[in-house]
Amino acid sequence: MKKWKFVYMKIMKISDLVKGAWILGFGCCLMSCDDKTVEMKDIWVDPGSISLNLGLRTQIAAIPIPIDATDQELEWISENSDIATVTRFGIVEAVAEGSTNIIVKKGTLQKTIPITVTDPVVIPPEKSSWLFDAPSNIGKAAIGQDLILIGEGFTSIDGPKSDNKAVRIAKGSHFEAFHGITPNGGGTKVNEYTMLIDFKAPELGKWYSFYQTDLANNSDAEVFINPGGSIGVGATGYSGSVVEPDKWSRLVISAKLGVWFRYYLDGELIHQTPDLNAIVVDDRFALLEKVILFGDNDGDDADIDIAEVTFWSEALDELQIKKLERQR
Ligand SMILES: [Ca+2]
Ligand SMILES: [Ca+2]
Repeated sequence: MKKWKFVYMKIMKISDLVKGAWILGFGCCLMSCDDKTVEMKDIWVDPGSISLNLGLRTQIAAIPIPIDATDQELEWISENSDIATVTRFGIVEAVAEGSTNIIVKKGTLQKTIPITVTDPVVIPPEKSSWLFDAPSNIGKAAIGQDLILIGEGFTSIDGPKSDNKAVRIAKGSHFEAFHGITPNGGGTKVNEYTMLIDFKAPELGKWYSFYQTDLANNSDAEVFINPGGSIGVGATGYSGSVVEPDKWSRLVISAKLGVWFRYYLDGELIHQTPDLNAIVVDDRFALLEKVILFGDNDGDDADIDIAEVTFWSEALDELQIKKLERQR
Protein backbone atom coordinates (compact mmCIF):
# COMPACT_ATOMS: atom_id res chain seq x y z
CA MET A 1 0.00 0.00 0.00
CA LYS A 2 2.75 2.36 1.01
CA LYS A 3 4.69 1.59 -2.15
CA TRP A 4 1.75 2.50 -4.39
CA LYS A 5 1.30 5.78 -2.67
CA PHE A 6 4.97 6.63 -3.26
CA VAL A 7 4.75 5.89 -6.98
CA TYR A 8 1.59 7.98 -7.29
CA MET A 9 3.29 10.96 -5.62
CA LYS A 10 6.26 10.59 -7.93
CA ILE A 11 3.96 10.74 -10.98
CA MET A 12 2.28 13.83 -9.56
CA LYS A 13 5.61 15.55 -9.17
CA ILE A 14 6.68 14.76 -12.73
CA SER A 15 3.39 16.10 -14.07
CA ASP A 16 3.87 19.29 -12.03
CA LEU A 17 7.28 19.69 -13.58
CA VAL A 18 5.86 19.34 -17.07
CA LYS A 19 3.19 21.91 -16.25
CA GLY A 20 5.89 24.26 -14.88
CA ALA A 21 7.92 23.90 -18.04
CA TRP A 22 4.90 24.85 -20.14
CA ILE A 23 4.32 27.99 -18.04
CA LEU A 24 8.00 28.92 -18.24
CA GLY A 25 7.95 28.43 -22.02
CA PHE A 26 4.85 30.61 -22.37
CA GLY A 27 6.42 33.30 -20.16
CA CYS A 28 9.58 33.25 -22.27
CA CYS A 29 7.52 33.88 -25.40
CA LEU A 30 6.00 36.99 -23.73
CA MET A 31 9.46 38.27 -22.78
CA SER A 32 10.96 37.51 -26.21
CA CYS A 33 13.34 34.80 -25.02
CA ASP A 34 15.48 34.73 -28.13
CA ASP A 35 19.00 35.81 -29.00
CA LYS A 36 17.95 39.38 -29.89
CA THR A 37 19.28 42.20 -27.66
CA VAL A 38 16.45 43.97 -25.86
CA GLU A 39 17.24 47.58 -25.14
CA MET A 40 16.15 49.32 -21.93
CA LYS A 41 13.58 52.01 -22.76
CA ASP A 42 12.79 53.37 -19.31
CA ILE A 43 13.31 52.82 -15.61
CA TRP A 44 10.37 52.46 -13.25
CA VAL A 45 11.14 53.66 -9.70
CA ASP A 46 9.25 53.64 -6.42
CA PRO A 47 9.02 55.79 -4.35
CA GLY A 48 9.39 58.92 -6.49
CA SER A 49 10.65 60.99 -3.55
CA ILE A 50 11.83 60.26 -0.01
CA SER A 51 11.59 61.88 3.43
CA LEU A 52 13.79 60.07 5.91
CA ASN A 53 14.82 60.58 9.53
CA LEU A 54 18.52 60.83 10.23
CA GLY A 55 20.20 57.46 10.68
CA LEU A 56 17.43 55.43 9.01
CA ARG A 57 17.49 53.41 5.79
CA THR A 58 15.02 52.70 3.04
CA GLN A 59 15.09 51.01 -0.33
CA ILE A 60 14.22 52.44 -3.71
CA ALA A 61 12.80 49.83 -6.07
CA ALA A 62 13.93 50.24 -9.68
CA ILE A 63 12.78 48.00 -12.54
CA PRO A 64 14.04 48.21 -16.12
CA ILE A 65 11.38 48.60 -18.81
CA PRO A 66 10.87 46.36 -20.66
CA ILE A 67 11.34 43.89 -17.86
CA ASP A 68 13.40 41.60 -20.10
CA ALA A 69 15.92 44.24 -21.16
CA THR A 70 19.12 42.35 -21.94
CA ASP A 71 21.41 44.42 -19.73
CA GLN A 72 19.64 44.87 -16.40
CA GLU A 73 22.49 46.60 -14.59
CA LEU A 74 21.56 50.00 -13.14
CA GLU A 75 23.88 52.67 -11.76
CA TRP A 76 23.01 54.35 -8.44
CA ILE A 77 24.39 57.75 -7.53
CA SER A 78 23.90 60.11 -4.59
CA GLU A 79 24.40 63.76 -5.53
CA ASN A 80 25.62 64.41 -1.98
CA SER A 81 26.76 61.37 -0.05
CA ASP A 82 27.36 63.58 3.01
CA ILE A 83 23.54 63.75 3.30
CA ALA A 84 22.44 60.36 1.94
CA THR A 85 24.32 57.37 0.62
CA VAL A 86 23.03 54.73 -1.80
CA THR A 87 24.23 51.20 -2.48
CA ARG A 88 24.20 49.41 -5.85
CA PHE A 89 21.00 47.72 -4.67
CA GLY A 90 19.21 51.06 -4.15
CA ILE A 91 19.43 51.02 -0.35
CA VAL A 92 19.49 54.61 0.87
CA GLU A 93 20.86 55.70 4.24
CA ALA A 94 20.23 59.16 5.75
CA VAL A 95 23.54 60.37 7.19
CA ALA A 96 23.02 64.13 7.77
CA GLU A 97 20.28 66.75 7.75
CA GLY A 98 19.57 68.35 4.37
CA SER A 99 18.29 67.63 0.87
CA THR A 100 19.85 65.95 -2.14
CA ASN A 101 18.96 63.65 -5.05
CA ILE A 102 19.41 59.96 -5.62
CA ILE A 103 19.85 59.12 -9.29
CA VAL A 104 19.35 55.73 -10.86
CA LYS A 105 20.57 55.52 -14.45
CA LYS A 106 21.39 53.42 -17.46
CA GLY A 107 23.30 55.25 -20.18
CA THR A 108 21.25 58.32 -21.02
CA LEU A 109 18.17 57.03 -19.21
CA GLN A 110 17.85 58.31 -15.67
CA LYS A 111 15.38 58.89 -12.86
CA THR A 112 15.93 61.41 -10.08
CA ILE A 113 14.54 60.74 -6.61
CA PRO A 114 14.68 63.81 -4.32
CA ILE A 115 15.45 63.00 -0.69
CA THR A 116 15.06 65.15 2.40
CA VAL A 117 16.76 64.07 5.63
CA THR A 118 15.42 65.50 8.88
CA ASP A 119 16.75 65.07 12.39
CA PRO A 120 13.90 64.44 14.84
CA VAL A 121 16.23 65.32 17.74
CA VAL A 122 15.87 68.99 18.62
CA ILE A 123 18.30 70.83 20.88
CA PRO A 124 16.58 73.70 22.70
CA PRO A 125 18.14 77.19 22.60
CA GLU A 126 21.07 77.83 24.92
CA LYS A 127 20.57 80.14 27.92
CA SER A 128 24.20 81.29 28.09
CA SER A 129 27.48 80.52 26.38
CA TRP A 130 31.13 81.63 26.56
CA LEU A 131 33.69 80.73 23.90
CA PHE A 132 36.89 82.49 25.11
CA ASP A 133 37.78 83.56 21.56
CA ALA A 134 38.54 87.23 22.35
CA PRO A 135 41.97 87.55 24.06
CA SER A 136 41.25 91.19 24.98
CA ASN A 137 37.92 90.29 26.61
CA ILE A 138 38.27 86.82 28.09
CA GLY A 139 34.86 86.76 29.78
CA LYS A 140 32.92 87.95 26.72
CA ALA A 141 29.58 86.16 26.36
CA ALA A 142 28.46 84.62 23.08
CA ILE A 143 24.98 84.32 24.64
CA GLY A 144 23.92 86.00 27.89
CA GLN A 145 26.03 88.10 30.25
CA ASP A 146 29.83 88.40 30.30
CA LEU A 147 31.64 86.37 32.96
CA ILE A 148 32.95 88.06 36.09
CA LEU A 149 36.69 87.39 36.52
CA ILE A 150 37.80 86.66 40.08
CA GLY A 151 41.60 86.75 40.37
CA GLU A 152 44.34 87.49 37.83
CA GLY A 153 45.16 84.06 36.45
CA PHE A 154 43.51 84.13 33.02
CA THR A 155 45.61 83.59 29.87
CA SER A 156 44.31 83.35 26.30
CA ILE A 157 45.62 80.17 24.64
CA ASP A 158 45.05 78.10 21.50
CA GLY A 159 41.94 75.95 21.67
CA PRO A 160 40.82 72.69 20.01
CA LYS A 161 40.82 74.27 16.50
CA SER A 162 42.55 77.21 14.84
CA ASP A 163 39.39 79.38 14.99
CA ASN A 164 38.44 78.22 18.50
CA LYS A 165 40.59 79.81 21.19
CA ALA A 166 40.57 79.02 24.89
CA VAL A 167 41.56 80.31 28.30
CA ARG A 168 43.96 78.86 30.87
CA ILE A 169 42.61 79.49 34.36
CA ALA A 170 45.24 79.38 37.08
CA LYS A 171 44.68 77.80 40.47
CA GLY A 172 42.99 80.32 42.79
CA SER A 173 41.30 82.23 39.96
CA HIS A 174 37.78 81.51 38.76
CA PHE A 175 34.71 82.95 37.04
CA GLU A 176 31.33 83.92 38.36
CA ALA A 177 28.67 83.23 35.73
CA PHE A 178 25.08 84.41 35.38
CA HIS A 179 23.78 81.27 33.68
CA GLY A 180 20.45 82.89 32.73
CA ILE A 181 18.23 80.03 33.96
CA THR A 182 15.24 80.87 36.14
CA PRO A 183 14.30 78.60 39.07
CA ASN A 184 12.79 75.33 37.83
CA GLY A 185 12.37 71.65 38.56
CA GLY A 186 9.89 72.05 41.42
CA GLY A 187 11.99 74.19 43.77
CA THR A 188 13.11 77.75 44.43
CA LYS A 189 16.51 77.19 42.78
CA VAL A 190 17.61 75.91 39.36
CA ASN A 191 17.12 72.15 39.63
CA GLU A 192 17.12 71.26 35.97
CA TYR A 193 20.02 72.24 33.72
CA THR A 194 22.65 71.07 31.30
CA MET A 195 26.21 72.36 31.41
CA LEU A 196 28.63 71.75 28.52
CA ILE A 197 32.35 72.29 29.12
CA ASP A 198 35.11 71.84 26.52
CA PHE A 199 38.22 71.36 28.63
CA LYS A 200 41.79 70.12 28.70
CA ALA A 201 43.51 68.99 31.90
CA PRO A 202 47.27 69.39 31.34
CA GLU A 203 48.15 66.36 33.48
CA LEU A 204 46.62 63.91 35.92
CA GLY A 205 47.53 63.58 39.60
CA LYS A 206 45.75 66.81 40.63
CA TRP A 207 42.24 67.95 41.50
CA TYR A 208 40.49 70.07 38.86
CA SER A 209 37.21 71.84 39.62
CA PHE A 210 34.37 72.40 37.15
CA TYR A 211 31.80 74.32 39.20
CA GLN A 212 30.80 75.45 42.64
CA THR A 213 27.19 76.23 43.61
CA ASP A 214 28.16 77.87 46.92
CA LEU A 215 28.70 81.49 45.87
CA ALA A 216 30.63 82.26 49.09
CA ASN A 217 33.06 79.52 47.93
CA ASN A 218 33.14 78.19 51.49
CA SER A 219 32.58 74.53 50.63
CA ASP A 220 34.04 71.99 48.24
CA ALA A 221 33.20 72.47 44.57
CA GLU A 222 30.49 70.24 43.11
CA VAL A 223 32.21 68.40 40.24
CA PHE A 224 35.90 67.56 39.85
CA ILE A 225 38.45 65.60 37.92
CA ASN A 226 40.14 63.59 40.67
CA PRO A 227 43.87 62.76 40.64
CA GLY A 228 43.10 59.42 38.96
CA GLY A 229 41.33 61.20 36.07
CA SER A 230 37.75 60.22 36.99
CA ILE A 231 34.98 62.82 36.84
CA GLY A 232 32.51 63.35 39.69
CA VAL A 233 32.44 63.99 43.41
CA GLY A 234 31.93 61.82 46.50
CA ALA A 235 28.18 62.55 46.66
CA THR A 236 27.42 61.45 43.08
CA GLY A 237 30.24 58.93 42.71
CA TYR A 238 32.98 59.06 40.09
CA SER A 239 33.15 57.85 36.49
CA GLY A 240 34.86 54.56 35.77
CA SER A 241 36.40 55.90 32.59
CA VAL A 242 39.11 58.51 32.99
CA VAL A 243 40.06 61.75 31.29
CA GLU A 244 42.98 61.66 28.90
CA PRO A 245 45.50 64.32 30.00
CA ASP A 246 46.53 67.13 27.62
CA LYS A 247 43.65 66.34 25.25
CA TRP A 248 40.59 68.46 24.45
CA SER A 249 37.48 66.72 25.73
CA ARG A 250 33.82 67.60 26.16
CA LEU A 251 32.03 67.14 29.47
CA VAL A 252 28.24 67.45 29.47
CA ILE A 253 26.47 67.35 32.83
CA SER A 254 22.72 66.74 32.58
CA ALA A 255 21.00 67.50 35.89
CA LYS A 256 17.35 66.80 36.66
CA LEU A 257 17.58 66.93 40.42
CA GLY A 258 15.48 64.33 42.19
CA VAL A 259 15.51 62.23 39.00
CA TRP A 260 18.99 62.02 37.49
CA PHE A 261 22.47 63.51 37.51
CA ARG A 262 24.50 62.30 34.54
CA TYR A 263 28.02 62.83 33.25
CA TYR A 264 28.81 62.48 29.54
CA LEU A 265 32.35 62.56 28.19
CA ASP A 266 32.73 63.10 24.44
CA GLY A 267 29.10 62.11 23.91
CA GLU A 268 29.19 58.91 26.00
CA LEU A 269 27.44 58.46 29.34
CA ILE A 270 30.30 57.78 31.77
CA HIS A 271 28.45 57.96 35.09
CA GLN A 272 25.09 58.68 36.69
CA THR A 273 24.54 59.00 40.38
CA PRO A 274 22.97 55.84 41.77
CA ASP A 275 21.72 57.57 44.95
CA LEU A 276 18.76 59.93 44.49
CA ASN A 277 19.25 61.20 48.09
CA ALA A 278 22.48 62.81 46.86
CA ILE A 279 20.66 64.94 44.28
CA VAL A 280 17.70 66.33 46.19
CA VAL A 281 15.81 69.35 44.77
CA ASP A 282 17.08 72.74 46.05
CA ASP A 283 20.08 71.04 47.69
CA ARG A 284 23.82 70.93 46.94
CA PHE A 285 23.62 70.61 43.13
CA ALA A 286 20.89 73.24 42.63
CA LEU A 287 22.05 76.56 41.15
CA LEU A 288 21.43 80.05 42.48
CA GLU A 289 21.31 83.00 40.06
CA LYS A 290 25.08 82.69 39.56
CA VAL A 291 27.51 79.78 39.65
CA ILE A 292 31.28 79.70 40.25
CA LEU A 293 33.15 78.11 37.34
CA PHE A 294 36.52 76.37 37.88
CA GLY A 295 36.86 77.50 41.51
CA ASP A 296 37.18 75.64 44.80
CA ASN A 297 37.28 76.61 48.48
CA ASP A 298 40.73 75.25 49.30
CA GLY A 299 42.86 74.77 46.23
CA ASP A 300 41.34 71.73 44.50
CA ASP A 301 41.29 73.78 41.28
CA ALA A 302 44.56 73.17 39.43
CA ASP A 303 45.30 75.14 36.21
CA ILE A 304 42.76 74.06 33.60
CA ASP A 305 42.19 74.99 29.93
CA ILE A 306 38.64 75.83 28.84
CA ALA A 307 37.37 76.44 25.29
CA GLU A 308 33.61 76.66 25.87
CA VAL A 309 30.97 76.74 28.60
CA THR A 310 27.28 76.58 27.65
CA PHE A 311 24.10 76.22 29.74
CA TRP A 312 20.61 74.99 28.91
CA SER A 313 17.58 75.20 31.17
CA GLU A 314 16.63 71.60 30.31
CA ALA A 315 18.29 68.34 31.31
CA LEU A 316 19.26 67.18 27.81
CA ASP A 317 18.84 63.49 27.03
CA GLU A 318 21.27 61.07 25.44
CA LEU A 319 20.11 61.66 21.84
CA GLN A 320 20.45 65.43 22.25
CA ILE A 321 23.91 65.07 23.78
CA LYS A 322 24.97 62.76 20.95
CA LYS A 323 23.76 65.38 18.48
CA LEU A 324 25.88 68.02 20.25
CA GLU A 325 28.83 65.70 19.85
CA ARG A 326 28.18 65.31 16.10
CA GLN A 327 28.03 69.09 15.74
CA ARG A 328 31.27 69.56 17.65
CA1 LIG B 1 37.93 71.83 48.00
CA1 LIG C 1 30.14 73.44 47.04
